[in-house]
Amino acid sequence: MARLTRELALLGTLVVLSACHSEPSSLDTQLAAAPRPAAPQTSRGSAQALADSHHDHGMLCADCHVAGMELDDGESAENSACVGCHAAQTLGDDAPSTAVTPHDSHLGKVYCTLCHHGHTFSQSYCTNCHIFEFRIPFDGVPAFSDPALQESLHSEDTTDIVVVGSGGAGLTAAIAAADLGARVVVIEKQPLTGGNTLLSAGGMNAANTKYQQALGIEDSVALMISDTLRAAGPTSHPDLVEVMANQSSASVDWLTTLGVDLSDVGKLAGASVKRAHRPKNGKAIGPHLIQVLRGAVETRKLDLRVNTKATRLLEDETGRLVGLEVVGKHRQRYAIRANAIVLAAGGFSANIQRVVAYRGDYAGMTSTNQPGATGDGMDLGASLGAELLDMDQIQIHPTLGAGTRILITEAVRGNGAVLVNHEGQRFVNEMATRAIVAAAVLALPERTALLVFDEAVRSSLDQVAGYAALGLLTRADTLDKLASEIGLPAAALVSTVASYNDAYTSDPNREDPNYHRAIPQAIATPPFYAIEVTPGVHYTMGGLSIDVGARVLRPDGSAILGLYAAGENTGGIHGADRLGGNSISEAITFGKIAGENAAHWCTTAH
Ligand code: MEZ
Repeated sequence: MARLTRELALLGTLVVLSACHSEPSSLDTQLAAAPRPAAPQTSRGSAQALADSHHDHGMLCADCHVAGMELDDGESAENSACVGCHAAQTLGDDAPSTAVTPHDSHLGKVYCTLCHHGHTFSQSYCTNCHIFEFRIPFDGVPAFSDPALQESLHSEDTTDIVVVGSGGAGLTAAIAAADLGARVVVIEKQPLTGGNTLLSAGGMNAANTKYQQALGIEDSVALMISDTLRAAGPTSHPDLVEVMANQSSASVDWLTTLGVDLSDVGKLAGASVKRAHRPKNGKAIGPHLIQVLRGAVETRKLDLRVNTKATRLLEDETGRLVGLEVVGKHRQRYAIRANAIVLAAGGFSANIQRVVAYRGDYAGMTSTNQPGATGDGMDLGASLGAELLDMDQIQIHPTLGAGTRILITEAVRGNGAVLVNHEGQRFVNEMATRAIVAAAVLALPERTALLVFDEAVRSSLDQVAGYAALGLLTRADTLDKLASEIGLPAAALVSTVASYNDAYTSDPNREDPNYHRAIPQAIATPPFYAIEVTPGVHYTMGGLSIDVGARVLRPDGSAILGLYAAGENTGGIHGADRLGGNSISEAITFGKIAGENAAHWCTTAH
C-alpha cells in the first residue's frame, strides 16, 4: 500500500511535469533515432526506465538535457532540470516511515542522479550503507560499467594540480592550493563528494585551542602527542604525529575562518582530556564540515568532477610525473596534464575482500565506510614505486548498531554511556582504546553488547536523534523497564548502574574501582536508552609513506617529485591503533600541507 501511494505520488508529479516541457530539439530528434538499450528484467518484472516514463508523460529529451551540450560527468544540467520541475525534496518525502527522508540526512546537497538514473535503472545510493525498507521508483539492476573496459583516450586537459578524492583531506588540499594561486581540478569517483568525512561523527582532535581555553580545558600539544603514540605503538612515525598535534589548533582556526563550527569539545576514548572538537550540541562533525568545505570550493569556483575515477598516473620518458589518466562516467577515458598530484582517496575499509586478505579474523564483519573506500589511491601511489606502510593495521570500531553499518559514535560513551554484556554487567573500561574495547565485545559469547545511557547523554548529543530515527534506540522510563525491553536481567542492570553512579558520587577522582574509567556523569536522568552494538571494520591505519611535507616516499626514503598524499590514503601516524578524532585532525592538517606544498612545487619546479 505504501509503495502504491509512493508511485501514485510520483505519477502525480509527472503530470505536473508535463507542464515543464519544451519544443522538440535536434537533440530529441537524434536521441529518438538512437537505439535504446533493452529494458532489463528486474524483480518487478519488465521494468521501465525513468526516461521512458517521462517520455510517456509528454516530456522531451531537451527537458532534461541541455540541447547541444555534452553530458558532464557530474550531470549538473540534468540535476538542475530535476530540481527545476520537481523542486528539491518533493519526491522522497513520503518514502520511509521514519522522520528521515532520503533527501535530507547527510548528503547536504541535492544530487538527484545519485539514485535516479535516466536510461539505466535507478538504485538507492543510501542502501550502500543503510538497510531501509523502501524502494525508489524505477529501481532495478544497477548498470555499472567497468571504466577499465573503455579503452580509447578521448581528450586531454591541463591544470596545475589534480586532487584525487573529495573527502576532508582532498577538499582541504584543493582549497589550500587554490588560495596560493594554483589551478586545481578535484576528481571524485563516487557520484557525490565527501568521502568518509561525510560520515564522520565524533570530532576533530586538537590541542590548546581557543575553544578548549574558553571551556577551561587544560591540554597541551605534548599530551596530544603522548596520547596518540601510546595507542599507536612503536610503528607510528613521531615526526608526523608531532606535525599533526602542533598544527591542530591552527587547523581548527583555519576551519573556523571558513565557517566550520567546532565549539563543542568532548572526550573520546584514549584521550587524557576533552579534545574532540565538533559543532555545538554534539552534532556530527562530518556532514557539517563537508558542507562548509564544499561551499568554499564553490566560492572559489574550483573545477570539481564527480563520477571521475583516476586510473593511472602518467610519467614522461624521464620518469617525471606529468599528470594522470581518468575515466569519466560520460566523457570516458581522458588525460589531465598536471605538475602535481595530491592523492587523498581514503583507505580501503569498504573493500572487505582486501581487508580480509590482511586480516582473516575480520571475515564476516561489516564496514562503516562509504562504498568508494577501496584503496585506489594507495594503488596509484604504489604504481610509481611508493612505499606502503602498515597495510595490515586495520581498525575495528567497537560500536556499530548490531546488524547495521551505522557507527554509534564514541562520543556517546565519552559523554557517559556504559557498555554492558547480556547479563547486565559492565565488562571493560568503555574509554579504553578501540582495539581493547572491540576485543572485549568480541570476547562475549554473543559478540554484541548493550550501550546504556540516560536522557542527560541523549540531550548532549544531537546525533542520537539520528539513531532513534533509524530505529536503533530502545527507550524506557525506568532501568527495570529498559532491561525487560532489551532482554537483560533487570536486577543486574539496576545494580550495575547503581555501583557506577556510586563511584561517581563517592570517589574523589570520579573513577570506577573495577575498570578505572573516569566517569563524566551519573546515569540517573530518565528516560533511559539502550542500543545493541557490535564491532565493524572502520579505518585502515596503513597507506602511502609520506614525509612531514606530505611528499610521497619510496622505500629508500626518496620523494616522488610532484606527488603528495594526505588523510587515510597515507600511513605512518596511527601505527597499530588510531585514536578517535585523529583522522579528521590528520586529514585537515596534512590536506592543507599537501595542497600548499603542491602549489609551491608548481611555481618552483621545472
Ligand atoms: O575518529 C573516529 O573514527 C571517530 C571519532 C569515530 C566515532 O566514534 O565517532
